[in-house]
Amino acid sequence: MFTQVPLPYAYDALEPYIDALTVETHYAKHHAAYTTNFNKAVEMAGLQDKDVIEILANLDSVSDPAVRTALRNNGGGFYNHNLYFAQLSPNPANQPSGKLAEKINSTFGSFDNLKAELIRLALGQFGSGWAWLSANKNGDLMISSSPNQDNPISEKTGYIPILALDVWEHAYYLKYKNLRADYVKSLFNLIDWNTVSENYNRIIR
Ligand code: MN3
Repeated sequence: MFTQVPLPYAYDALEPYIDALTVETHYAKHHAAYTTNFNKAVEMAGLQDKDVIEILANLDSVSDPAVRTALRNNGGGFYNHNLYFAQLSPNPANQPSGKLAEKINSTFGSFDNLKAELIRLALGQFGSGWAWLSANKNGDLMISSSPNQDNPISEKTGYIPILALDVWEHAYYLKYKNLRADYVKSLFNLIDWNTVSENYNRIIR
């Protein structure tokens, strides 16, 4: 049984950057629904003994197309939002450090360049989707974007996301309306780079 990551802050703790009603609706309705529907699809596919990364990386092995689509959309929604909510904090470390900071500098030139590239990808994603910073087991970094609830795992890139920018309208529309750029920029006031570094270290270990 897959469960949502416990929210490590109150619904209103991300104000003024993300309003309380958006956090509550996003977590307690959208993320909850993805999780419920993922669990149903996992049961139909008989994959209860697998972890979510294994399931998303091996969707081709599910023969029923409807179940495969349900796993892809709801498994992605479950996994992506766990990453998204856990990385946010009202008191974030606003710079990466250690191994991740070194790798960001050698790959992207600087932390500011990385942020600019992530914002560019988030704004360039047409319609609903995500922008990502991902790592592989060698410690290499990749930035990308995905439609819907796809991610670098279900896209079989060999990379695992360590930072998730949700650009579905449900993530920002109540407060920001059509101004996706303002939302994405404000997200960087909430991203805890200690958590992102922990995600990185877990993958390369
Ligand atoms: Mn979302």
